[in-house]
Amino acid sequence: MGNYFQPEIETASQEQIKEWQSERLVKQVKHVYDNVAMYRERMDEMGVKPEDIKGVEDLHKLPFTTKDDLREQYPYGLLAKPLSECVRIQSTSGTTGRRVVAFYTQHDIDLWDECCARAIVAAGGTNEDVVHVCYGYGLFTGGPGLNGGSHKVGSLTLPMSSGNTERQIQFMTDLGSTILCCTPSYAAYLAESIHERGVKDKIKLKAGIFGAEAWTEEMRHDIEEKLGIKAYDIYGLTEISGPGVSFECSEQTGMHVNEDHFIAEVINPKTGEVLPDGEKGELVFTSITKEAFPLLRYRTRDICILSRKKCSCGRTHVKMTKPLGRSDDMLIVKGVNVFPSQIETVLLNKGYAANYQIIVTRVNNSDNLEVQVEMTPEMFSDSVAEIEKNEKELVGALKAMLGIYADVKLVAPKSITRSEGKAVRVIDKRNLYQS
Ligand code: DLL
Repeated sequence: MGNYFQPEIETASQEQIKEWQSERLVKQVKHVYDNVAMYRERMDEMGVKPEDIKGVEDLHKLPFTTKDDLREQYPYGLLAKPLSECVRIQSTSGTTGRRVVAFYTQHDIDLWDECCARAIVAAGGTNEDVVHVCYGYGLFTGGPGLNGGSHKVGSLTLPMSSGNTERQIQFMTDLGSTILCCTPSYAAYLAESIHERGVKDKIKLKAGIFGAEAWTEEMRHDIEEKLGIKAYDIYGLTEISGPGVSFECSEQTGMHVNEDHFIAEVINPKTGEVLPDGEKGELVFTSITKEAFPLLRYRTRDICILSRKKCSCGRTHVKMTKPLGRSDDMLIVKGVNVFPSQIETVLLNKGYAANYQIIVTRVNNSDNLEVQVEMTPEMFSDSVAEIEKNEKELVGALKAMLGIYADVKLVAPKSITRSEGKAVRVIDKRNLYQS
């Protein structure tokens, strides 16, 4: 059996959960219809009235929401509460021209914190723990989410934010951190750094809560062994709240979705058809308790499988597998969402043809992004200095677009292999997803 933050909710019967979902969905649909023009127009076009939604069984009647909708409605289009009632804005980790921003009322923050508290308690956290948060703080939801969860549990919270490994390890040893919260790649990097410094016996860590990017079972075992901890997965996305949409329990076989706040569906990404539990498809969430930024049937683009098999931890909420891939081409590099189309835009703006390849590797647990770009015949030059100057210019332009460094290699015209079918733009050598 596991430890629960809200036992009566986390172990409620599936009938009870369905009842909560139905009640909350009915209320939420009225709220968005009355307050968000985009949803009102879409529902009117589809001939769906709020009264037609009587419970979860009517969910399929509602329109989907996509990332493009969020970009188009930026910044205030999907806001369902007056700004005077909102207390926080967060944003996705990508830096496309139009960012995705999400708003929160104090009530929204409280519920989000509770979701993260459930994850911390499931990982064994109590008010005796020192929770070391080195997810980024700021617009990214990782730091604020786990920070809020840790406060709810009553743990001593160390708001380290990311970077400065030396200081992370010093605080970890001096202050006796027991639960580590960060991306799995940073956890693996920290584990190596701790080994190199020979300070493993000074570390008191017992568990880690790692997410925001894909990681494999091999990586889990490696981190668990090197740090002598149990490593738990946590999933979430800014659009739906942030970390804590789902979290792993002691069974470590998938993540329980906080179904009293988010209704999960899996659909066929091509047709939109809802798939039964156990089938692989695109994960879709409806937020039924969010006030400021409630989304109906948000298409996450994450490919998953849902399971309602009985869990040995006693929790009854549906479990999702780790994301098994994406239904779009988004990459997460150094924790930042990167779309190949952003890279293409930069290249075309700088006068290059769209002959390029993006190569992502992971060396010493750190991601590297390399972009190989063909020069056009007019640009082709024998001068190394000239080529280096052009490469530097592209590095700068890509940094401005993506927010991260990409290594640029200009190559001779026609030297990137042409494929017969779809162009192979991305070679991700990290093999992060397992099916
Ligand atoms: O990454 C929220 C988060 C912070 C989750 C800290 C967990 C821990 P975004 O920046 O909006 O939000 O990115 C969301 O990241 O659609 C997935 O593709 C990916 N992702 C998040 N958690 C996991 C995970 C945060 N555990 C996008 N495994 C999502 C694999 C994950 N991918």
